Amino acid sequence: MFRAFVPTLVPAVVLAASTSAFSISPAPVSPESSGSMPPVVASDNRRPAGKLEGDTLKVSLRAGRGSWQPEGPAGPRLSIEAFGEDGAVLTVPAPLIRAEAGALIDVTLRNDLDVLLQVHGLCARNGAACPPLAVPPRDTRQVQFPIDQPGTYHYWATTMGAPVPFRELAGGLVVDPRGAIVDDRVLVITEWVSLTPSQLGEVIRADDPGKVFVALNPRLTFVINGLSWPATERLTYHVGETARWRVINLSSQAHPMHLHGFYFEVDSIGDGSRDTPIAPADRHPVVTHLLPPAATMSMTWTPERAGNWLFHCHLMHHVSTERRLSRSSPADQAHAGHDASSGMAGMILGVRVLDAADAAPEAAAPSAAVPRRMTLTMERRTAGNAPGFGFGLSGDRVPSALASAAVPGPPLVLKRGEPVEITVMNRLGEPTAVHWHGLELDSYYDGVHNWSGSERKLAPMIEPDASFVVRFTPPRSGTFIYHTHLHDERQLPLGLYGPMLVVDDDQAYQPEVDHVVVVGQNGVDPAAPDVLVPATPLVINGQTAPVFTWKAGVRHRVRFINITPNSIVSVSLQNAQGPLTWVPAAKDGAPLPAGRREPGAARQTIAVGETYDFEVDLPPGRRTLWLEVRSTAGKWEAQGQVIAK
Ligand SMILES: [Cu+2]
Repeated sequence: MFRAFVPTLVPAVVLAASTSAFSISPAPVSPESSGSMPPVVASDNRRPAGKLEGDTLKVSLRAGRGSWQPEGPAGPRLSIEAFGEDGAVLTVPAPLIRAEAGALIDVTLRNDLDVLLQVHGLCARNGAACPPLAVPPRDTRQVQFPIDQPGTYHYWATTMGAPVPFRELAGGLVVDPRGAIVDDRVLVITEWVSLTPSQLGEVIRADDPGKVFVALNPRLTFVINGLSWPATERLTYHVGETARWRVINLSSQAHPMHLHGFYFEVDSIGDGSRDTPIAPADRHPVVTHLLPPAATMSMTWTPERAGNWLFHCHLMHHVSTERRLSRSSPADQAHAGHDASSGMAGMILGVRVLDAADAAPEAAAPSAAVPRRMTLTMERRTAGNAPGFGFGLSGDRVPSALASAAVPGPPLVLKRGEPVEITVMNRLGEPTAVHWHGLELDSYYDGVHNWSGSERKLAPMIEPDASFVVRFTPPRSGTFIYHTHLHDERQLPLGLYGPMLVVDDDQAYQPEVDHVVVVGQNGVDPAAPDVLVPATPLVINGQTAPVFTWKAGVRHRVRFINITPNSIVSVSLQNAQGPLTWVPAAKDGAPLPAGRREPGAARQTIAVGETYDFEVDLPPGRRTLWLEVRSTAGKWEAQGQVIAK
């Protein structure tokens, strides 16, 4: 019944709105003295716990309290509850339980804490209920269960009666196919909350735990395998190697996980109790996948270009330096903007891809073909009384109407296979960086300042009144995004985002039947431009209530982009009777396989950093349709009127 409380969608606007209902102020970072405690170390999940005796995996675990440094040796120490193997150090995440299908898992669990421990997930995955195992303080329990279904699962415990995986008593449970050679990585997401135990108790005892956990979001800091960027591991691969990751969300919040520079395929999705393989014919390439609380995925990708890349949550809340636990000086903060390692935080993994000879990668040599040249100028917008940023575009085959700064930025309509050279001009009066989201391009141009590229040549931040020339050749047609990658909650809602369309022939592109719907957030709260909680509305193409005119009696393509800072949204296209019928065509710029192109109700959840293309046939005759964006099942947040005629 606990699961029922947990919203699978975590709309940030609601987070913001509901936060004030709970008058909880954050506790100091280190609420308890942890100096003399035993250390809790980060685990990279490379070594399974326990010992195999015949077909039985024997694991001895203990729950205890220790001192954890999620931001690395220089960061603060937090006193936390964690699991460790008996006789070994405590770890975050908890020790990985991993065995082949057919094994019997035998867990002995000692509770060294002074409170009752409720442990979830130590059961067979056979569809039967899995009641929590209660381990009284200073006591030991033993449990045995068979594992038959290969997949990615998890176990977690709580001392507070938390209804969802929450904090660090949580780890992976992986069942390998019998006889398979294991060559993967297990990435476990957990969270820390800066509240005292008594404040937390108050939260847990509240009437609606689901709502409260959502309200908690602004107090949470997220880690991957026990560490926060830049302390997180750098995963290293060679060009052409296959990367297989199992990602396990043992936190109370949903995370849209985004990979830079490459597509990945999701091979299975699960909720901890069940893991469902996706049939090969139904798999498709994506650059972002949403992981609800307690969800798992296994994913595969192949690094094709050398350089430095990122895998991260696309919610600004979850990668913002505002969530950093270290207290930094104003000087540090000023510096932070210029150093990728300190300009972001939280659930970010760095991926280094080496070319086959281990040589440092070079930015690609300019193509022999003459590139199409454009200038993308980032400017302050002065229209209206709200401050804002925008993009203007000029250059080869660009209509002059796109030259003045707009939000979202003008559609960048590129031709597949044609080299482009885009000069990004910064007229903002502050530094910035631009990321080409979803595009398969060279690392140097990927837009993460001081990280993209290679150690030999790192991409610079674009300083005020400076420019940066980006060169790439888009390899496939689809819907993509360009946006600021200065991970701060100002530049995105101030307007530094725009749609990027790659088409087979830009001259044949028909905006009358090919529509871009960009969901963003309009402006920051002028009273508190640097505060994490946004108080401003969602917008469609920059407006809360735009009016579109679409041609009746023909087929349209609708390209949705969610590039809000923090809002997982639901979009729909409907008339007075309900949603229309549409056909999914592409996700994240890649066409969907035939099995995923079934006509269905025109309604779709879109997480931040995802794009979706749909095809919809409008019947002849005049009618009015509604294009709605909701952040919850409740009222629409932005509503476009579509007049078909
Ligand atoms: Cu996240």
